[in-house]
Amino acid sequence: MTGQVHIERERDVAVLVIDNPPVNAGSTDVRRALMAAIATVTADADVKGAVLIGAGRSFIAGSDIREFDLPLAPPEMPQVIAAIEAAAIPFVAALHGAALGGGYELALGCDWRLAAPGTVVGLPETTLGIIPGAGGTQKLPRLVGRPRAIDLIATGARVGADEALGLGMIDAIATGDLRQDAVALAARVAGQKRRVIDMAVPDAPGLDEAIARASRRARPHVIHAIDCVRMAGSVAAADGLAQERALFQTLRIAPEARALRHIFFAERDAARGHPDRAARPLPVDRFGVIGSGTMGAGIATAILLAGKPVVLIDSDAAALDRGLAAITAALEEALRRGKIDAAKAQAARANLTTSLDLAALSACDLVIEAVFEDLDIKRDLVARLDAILRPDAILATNTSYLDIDAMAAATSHPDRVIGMHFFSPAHIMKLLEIVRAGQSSDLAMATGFGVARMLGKQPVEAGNSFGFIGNRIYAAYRAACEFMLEDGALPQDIDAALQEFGFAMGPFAVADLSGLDIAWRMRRARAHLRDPADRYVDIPDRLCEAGRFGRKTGAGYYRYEDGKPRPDPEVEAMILAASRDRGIARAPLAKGDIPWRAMAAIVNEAAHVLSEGVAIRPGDIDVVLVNGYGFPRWTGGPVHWARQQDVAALTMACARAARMTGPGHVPADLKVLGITGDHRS
Ligand code: T1G
Repeated sequence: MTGQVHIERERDVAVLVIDNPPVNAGSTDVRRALMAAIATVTADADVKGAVLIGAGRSFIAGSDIREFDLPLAPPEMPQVIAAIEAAAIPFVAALHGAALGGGYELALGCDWRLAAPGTVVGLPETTLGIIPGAGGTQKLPRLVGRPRAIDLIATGARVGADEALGLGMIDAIATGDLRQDAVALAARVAGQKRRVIDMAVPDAPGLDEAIARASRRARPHVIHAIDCVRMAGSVAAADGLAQERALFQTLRIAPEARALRHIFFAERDAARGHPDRAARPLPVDRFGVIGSGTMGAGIATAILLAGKPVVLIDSDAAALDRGLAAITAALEEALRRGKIDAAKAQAARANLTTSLDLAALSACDLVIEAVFEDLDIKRDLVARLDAILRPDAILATNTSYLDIDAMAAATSHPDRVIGMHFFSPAHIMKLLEIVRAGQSSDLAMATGFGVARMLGKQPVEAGNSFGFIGNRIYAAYRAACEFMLEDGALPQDIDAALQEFGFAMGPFAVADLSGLDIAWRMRRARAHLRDPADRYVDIPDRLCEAGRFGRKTGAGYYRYEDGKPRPDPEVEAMILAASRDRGIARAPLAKGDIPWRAMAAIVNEAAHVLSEGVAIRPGDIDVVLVNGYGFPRWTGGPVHWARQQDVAALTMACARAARMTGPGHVPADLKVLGITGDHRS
């Protein structure tokens, strides 16, 4: 059974306990069991009221999204809700954990909503490419007004109990035992019905502003959600519910919803790490961070925001002061944005210790080094830590491309060395690559994943190969875009085409933002490793030699005036000269060719990354690109996108991408990504 409902009696109140671990997803079995239980209790003349409550850690966290690719079996959630509303007795929803989507809609079908402290409620369907399909767009406006309902549904916001009470999304917060409070409430309101669907939609100011806010760069399904909320109260309730349900059914099986379900489950699969790893994570309560630069300060902030103490080390007092200032500013910003309250901000600040002496790390359970990206510096540090850290302490390196095996060779405990590759800003970006070096123990890797969960990060396991998963694939993507510069396109053409594809920013705008000099330094450090037969575009070098490092110098691929990027004739002249020096006869690229060539490079490299075991699942690659590189989430990620394409055309494009890079680059076997043409998933 994937879900049951137990009926328990508390005098003349019936308690319906929903039991479908782990999150009480509203599966077909749960809906069937609910219908039967509702029929039973409403047929019993001795029952004067009913309580719906979840077993385990949550109310119904949402409809079972694993069922959405199939025809939904009856009874569907709206039928269950209608049975509650048709009942003569009052129903009280007793919420704890999460009551989201269909779970919160079930609660909206009840007459009262009571929540335990710490509960989250909301309608996050738009984050899955659909809209609330069981009355949410018609009932939420009746409680909070249309503007607020549009904000909540368009963003899929999860609302804490206190805020939900203030908005009217719940009626009360339990002061004692949730179940007992709910039973007492049901007994008190015996004989009363209070259907949300019968309420009028209250007038509320700010509708046009809310519509404009929610519509900006909105995906089509969000516009549908907005339209449904606007309809609430202005058409007959039954018509509003029917139109919402029809739209939901259409959107549920559309490509975008399938893609978002794919990435939802891929993120959870990735967070499990290697499927064969049995080790349990070590408890980590005391952290150390070495290096108080941008990354070190960001990592320390992430740990402080998770409520844990950090010892922050730097060898330079001025750098340590700058790191401290950056952390203080980040905590103040988190407070200003309401991410934390004043007490938590104060506790976080009190949890920070700084020192110039590595010996201050001696009690730490896990230390993350984020010193200058130089292998000799890191190896020397790792060797010195041997005499300081506990033998069971985990040592993680935040390096983004240096060889972790070379670092591990400098310690007598190589088993404790792993990579934890954060993405800047480290206290905001969710992606965290947990890198398995040659001698990393299962215990160290499991602990890295445990820390990632504790920090609220999205962990993905990577092998210790140059660029791990994300930077390696992104390097292939950027190279393909640089080839297009030489072949005939300009930065603004490529950035515009890839933004239209869905990237948050085009590659050249990104390069200007992160600084061209960083990659320039790495290219020069690794020049001796480059295969001379590989195609090499020197346009970025020409920009750097001209002192154009991007936004921070006011010029890079673009010229920046009042902070806005502008195409620069000087850059166009450099590009034309570069093409001429290469003997390339420039020709304009067809608009569709730009994303196609960029995606082929990504897919080809992704297949190599998987074939080499650097990534352990195809979905992990989607998780990395979506969570760390601005890849459009509503496509499901590059692998899911590739599975929807014509296999022959994609295979040819990948072969061309490989050929264009150089004789040492071969077309990958796309079948490893599940790209076989047999199915479109
Ligand atoms: N359906 C199926 N499985 C789900 C699920 C769901 N809605 N939510 C979670 N799971 C699985 C998840 O895959 C994982 O499985 C396990 O539960 C623990 O999840 C009609 C149409 C509730 C806040 O969007 O936000 O209702 O990996 O690792 O971090 O209008 O899960 O163990 O095999 O995330 O404690 C709307 C989605 C659905 C809520 C708990 N509901 N879930 O977080 O655990 S659409 C949602 C979450 C809908 C109606 C519409 C989170 C959580 P496994 P987890 P967590």
